[in-house]
Amino acid sequence: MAFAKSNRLPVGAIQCDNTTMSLLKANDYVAKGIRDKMQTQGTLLINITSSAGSGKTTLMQETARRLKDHINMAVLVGDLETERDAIRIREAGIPSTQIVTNGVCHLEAQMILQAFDHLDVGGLDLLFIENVGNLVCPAAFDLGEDFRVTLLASTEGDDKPKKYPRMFLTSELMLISKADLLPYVPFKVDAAVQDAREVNPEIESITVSSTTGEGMDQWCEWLMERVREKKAAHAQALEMA
Ligand SMILES: Nc1nc2c(ncn2[C@@H]2O[C@H](COP(=O)(O)OP(=O)(O)OP(=O)(O)O)[C@@H](O)[C@H]2O)c(=O)[nH]1
Ligand SMILES: [Mg+2]
Repeated sequence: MAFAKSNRLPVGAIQCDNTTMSLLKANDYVAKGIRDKMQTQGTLLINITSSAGSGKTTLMQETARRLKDHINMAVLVGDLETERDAIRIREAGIPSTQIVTNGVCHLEAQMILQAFDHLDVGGLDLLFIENVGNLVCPAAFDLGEDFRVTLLASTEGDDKPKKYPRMFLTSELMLISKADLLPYVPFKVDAAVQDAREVNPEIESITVSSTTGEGMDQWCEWLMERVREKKAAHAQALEMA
């Protein structure tokens, strides 16, 4: 199957009914407001997605430990229940607010907007959104992010980019996580990267382990470069205003 990046839908996909389309249009409207706000204040917004348990929160903790003394950063984290992830992230030394979705399987832009009442996002260089863990529903909802980063854990199997193409089609970066377990599981990094690129030829890939630190420097450099780009664009916009 071919995939078209322009409308973020696989070619030939069945269209949603009118109610669903209205919901997505309303979401896109709010997402645009969030994107404009982040642009105005020069904050990089990154939406972190993956299956449940792929290592998103652990990555947030390890990234915070490496970058918190260099930039202002925070995390909004979505889960169906409990505040556990936000507590873990705060223990790593950065602000974090939990969004409890009460059973909803994804975050929507309106939830992010409401969370801004509980987390001071002014002055942030980098705001992460840790989405609810699944590779299906979160793919359809724009949260106003600059970049979508999807984790694929070595324990999940290398066949996921073709089975859940929309998530990989709409992501700029794939992090192959839990790299320390690669010697013990039947996961071929090359096969996963090839499949992801057949879905989305522009997707970048970094292999990381939050446990051993493998790939963390490359991931943090990728982030810092995006932060610098966002700051430069912000400064240029101010000059032109
Ligand atoms: N071996 C190994 N285990 C990891 C790594 N990263 C996370 N884990 C473990 O994987 C499990 C799930 O990690 P989390 O960070 O909670 O995963 P998550 O994606 O945030 O999970 P949800 O929020 O529930 O979707 C935990 O037991 C972590 O300790 C890693 O790099 N290597
Ligand atoms: Mg988590």
